[in-house]
Amino acid sequence: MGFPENFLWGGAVAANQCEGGSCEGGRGLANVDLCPAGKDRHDVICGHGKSLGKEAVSIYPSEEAIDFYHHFQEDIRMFGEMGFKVFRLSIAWTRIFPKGDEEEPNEAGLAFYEEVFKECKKYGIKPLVTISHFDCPVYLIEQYGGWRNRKMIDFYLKLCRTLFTRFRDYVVYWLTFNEINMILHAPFMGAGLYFGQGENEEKVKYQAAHHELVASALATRLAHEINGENQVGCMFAAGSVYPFSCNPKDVWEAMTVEQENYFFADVQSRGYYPSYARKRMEKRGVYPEMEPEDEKTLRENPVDFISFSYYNSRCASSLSQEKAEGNLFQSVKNPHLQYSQWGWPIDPLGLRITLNQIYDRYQKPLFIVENGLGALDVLREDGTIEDDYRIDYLREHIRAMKEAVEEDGVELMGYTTWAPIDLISAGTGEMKKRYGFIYVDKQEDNSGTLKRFRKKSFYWYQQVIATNGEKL
Ligand code: BGP
Repeated sequence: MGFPENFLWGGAVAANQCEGGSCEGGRGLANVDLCPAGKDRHDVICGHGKSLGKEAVSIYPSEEAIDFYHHFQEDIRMFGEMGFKVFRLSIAWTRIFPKGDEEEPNEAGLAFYEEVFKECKKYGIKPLVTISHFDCPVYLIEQYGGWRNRKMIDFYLKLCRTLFTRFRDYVVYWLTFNEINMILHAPFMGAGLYFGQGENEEKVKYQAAHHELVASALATRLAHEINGENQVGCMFAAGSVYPFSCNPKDVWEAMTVEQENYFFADVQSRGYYPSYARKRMEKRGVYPEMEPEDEKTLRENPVDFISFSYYNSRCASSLSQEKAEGNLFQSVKNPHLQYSQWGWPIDPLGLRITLNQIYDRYQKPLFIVENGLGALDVLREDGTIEDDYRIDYLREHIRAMKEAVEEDGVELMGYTTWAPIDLISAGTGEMKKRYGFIYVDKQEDNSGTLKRFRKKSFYWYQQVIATNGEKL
């Protein structure tokens, strides 16, 4: 009993939050480079930034991030030391196609990822590659309007073909888009959408979502054609939505919020637009324009597995209630839960509930590709970090996951924590919101030596992996 023998333990990062080296190796400018730290970030990531350029007064944390670009050997060596079986990372699109519409890829970008994959191989770590983790070339936004334009499908597929072909010997696990449902909540960061005044934003978002869904299906087909071993997953921000009370109106509210969230994975896994989505989109006048072949494309190319991030459950009410923070969504504050320093609910049983609900819905293997606690860590003079709070959070979530596997029969391929090493926060752009097993000496004002330190949780996770989740 317990976790299957080949269970994929590891950690997950995203290019823009860890790589830095933003002007090196011929890399072009991406939407994620234009998301500043500080108070303007929220407007920018939602598509309401003042311009499509950098403001002199702001700090852009992805420029250097934690400089994984120059530290990847050291970092992967430490992942190997923890015993990782898998490392989830993403490709910076503009390292491969700096503008996005070039005919030929940029060799320096491909060579960088090849080195990264070689390094993983040294330690027996399998890469799990997110093709687009909040990443879109600025040139494509300026020229074509980002994912609102159907032409993006071709540019994206060119990227996919390049990656599937070049990295055939290194990678079999692929995710098409990170947290695809974030297009509704952070459309500039999620899909390069930038809105004009008075525009029907919801309509634009669902049109862009449709393009991504078709692109995801075509990428799945291409991955299978290029290598029969390839396994492709969808990825969405999950977390069950509880009704605030047993008042049917609250239950209804929770169900509709949940459907809005499931819509993407429903299409990617079942291969068609669910009837609830059709009806509601039609009623609101936001049903996307489609090409005649789209239905067939979606139907014939569902994903092989379902991956998702889980940080917390959510709560919904028909009445207005006090709100809680969460992974780019706000929801009603659940009085039964504890909260993190950033106000996110902590709900390990919610992970078991979420796993059961998703598995019931799709009956496909699941992969938890993000879960973790963002907290303030203290580096002591002797170079140690006692992050027992993080160990507690992860221990309870892994326990819940184990129960889902052992007692409920959920088929789970693996678990990658967010994040194995401190990096830039996607939501706030902060460095002080740390998630790692490895501390990076990089501070909020961009200062620091970038030196790496093993936290207490590093040794704890090492033992979790060594015992395949038996010793928590
Ligand atoms: C998810 C993203 C990640 C990551 C994580 C934690 O939305 O896929 O990129 O950052 O959330 O969120 P935050 O960085 O805002 O704490």
